[in-house]
Amino acid sequence: MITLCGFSASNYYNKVKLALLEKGVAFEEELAWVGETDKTASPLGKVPYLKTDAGPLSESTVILEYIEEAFPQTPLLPPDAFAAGKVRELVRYLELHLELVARNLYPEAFFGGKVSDAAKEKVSEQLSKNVAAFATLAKFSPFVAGDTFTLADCAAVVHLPLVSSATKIVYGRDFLAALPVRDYLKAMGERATVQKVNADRKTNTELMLQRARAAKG
Ligand SMILES: N[C@@H](CCC(=O)N[C@@H](CS)C(=O)NCC(=O)O)C(=O)O
Repeated sequence: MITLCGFSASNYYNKVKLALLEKGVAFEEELAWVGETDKTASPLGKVPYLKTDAGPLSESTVILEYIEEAFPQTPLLPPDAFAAGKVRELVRYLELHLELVARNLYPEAFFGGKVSDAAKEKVSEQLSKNVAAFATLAKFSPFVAGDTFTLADCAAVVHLPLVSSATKIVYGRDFLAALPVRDYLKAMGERATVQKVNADRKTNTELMLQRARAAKG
């Protein structure tokens, strides 16, 4: 049995959850908030992590690759090695060059904190460059990597909305506005799997905010 550990407000958790749902892999979920994780399973204390009969596994993209190999049904990587490389390239761009850069804005965009003007300037520069680069790779025809739903869509569905909303809130401008992201997300939102992930995300985000309010007193 596979147990996905973490919480449904997390984009990285949801990337793995979406892949499991799309592949039709049976799994259980175990709620683990940041600060309450099993450090023997995820030594950095990050979510998600997976518990399998063979042992635990951390890092969401590594988990995706493991799931692909362990459960070949409904593949989310193309059989052709180069085409699979192009999908992995998109996943890397989405996570390392878009999400991880935009993440610097989250304290101010979502958690009532402040980000310094210098940091905002730096993120704006990096993100502008990285979005333009991503735009040359992404197909949106209708899926991020082309005509098939792949791991790149699992990443895009969870990360792109955050990049859009964080930049809109902090800079007053959606840095992804030149890309067909809105239409893409609308189309993806018609999938039952994405609807499930989004519904659980909303419920869990509410719970997370309640916890944060309670902790503040
Ligand atoms: N590279 C990690 C990133 C996961 C990540 O940053 N998760 C966040 C929640 S969305 C987290 O656990 N943050 C707590 C921390 O970094 O200590 C992965 O792909 O799994």
